[in-house]
Amino acid sequence: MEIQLWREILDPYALAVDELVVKFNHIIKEHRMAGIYSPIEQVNGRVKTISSILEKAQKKQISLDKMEEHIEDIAGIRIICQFVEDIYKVVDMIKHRSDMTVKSEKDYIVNQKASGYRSYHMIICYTVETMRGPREIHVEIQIRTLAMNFWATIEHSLQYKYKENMPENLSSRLHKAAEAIIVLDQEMSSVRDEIMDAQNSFNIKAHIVADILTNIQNLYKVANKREVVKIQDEFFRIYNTGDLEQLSRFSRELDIISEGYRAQSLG
Ligand code: 0O2
Repeated sequence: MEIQLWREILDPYALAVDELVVKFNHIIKEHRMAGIYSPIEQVNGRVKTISSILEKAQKKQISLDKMEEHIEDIAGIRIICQFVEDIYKVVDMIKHRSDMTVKSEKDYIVNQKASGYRSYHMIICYTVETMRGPREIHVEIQIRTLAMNFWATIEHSLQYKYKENMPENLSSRLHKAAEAIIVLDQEMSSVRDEIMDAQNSFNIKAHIVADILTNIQNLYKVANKREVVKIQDEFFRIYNTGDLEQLSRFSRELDIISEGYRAQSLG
């Protein structure tokens, strides 16, 4: 097939990957802006390379005219979560979205692969708008924890190096590492609440501080400079105590002061 034809075939898949990466990143942003823990930690996507499509087609004996129908991971999205529990939250989130439908799913976390591989896979149907109208395509979404991703990345590169001939001692060490990853994920889940609390209070603090700084900046434009410097010194004093409760009270008081100035300037 000519390169130009490949480009035309792969273009809607590239569009789907771009759009989905933006959409899943937006979920992270929305959670962070609301000061809520995001079940998604990172998102990335890729379009399968031509050589890897050809390799898969050959391995599975798929003719090139049936390629789009039978190779369901031409467009791939990988969602990385911190905890196993988050994976199922993301699965649920995907199932409830109106812009994609789930065609099939495989839970390789409950049903770990013989290699030791763990991840949650979903094939979704997603529509992109093209010059020739809407096109519904398949996208594979792999959802895994940071630890599962670490293992899969290393194992994938070893698989690539050794193909079908992975030395026995290496594959047995990979199996041991996969077991260690399960224990690590379980350990992380057991301290999940504490980690989430710490992350939430970090986000809340960052929001309060950002609000205070915006208010102080605006006060410089309208209020007496000496008064603003006093407010600023008070902010630094409270900030240094590290007391979130005091910081939040100070922020509310500052909101009232700023509101007063706004009302004055309008009247
Ligand atoms: P690449 O290079 O990642 O794109 P399918 O092959 O998709 O038609 P299958 O085998 O039932 O059918 O699909 P499965 O099991 O859902 O696997 C699809 C993808 O999952 C693979 O894509 C890998 O990315 C990943 N995967 C599956 N098994 C393993 C494993 O044992 N180790 C690692 N590291 N990754 C795995 P590709 O096309 O194989 O490769």
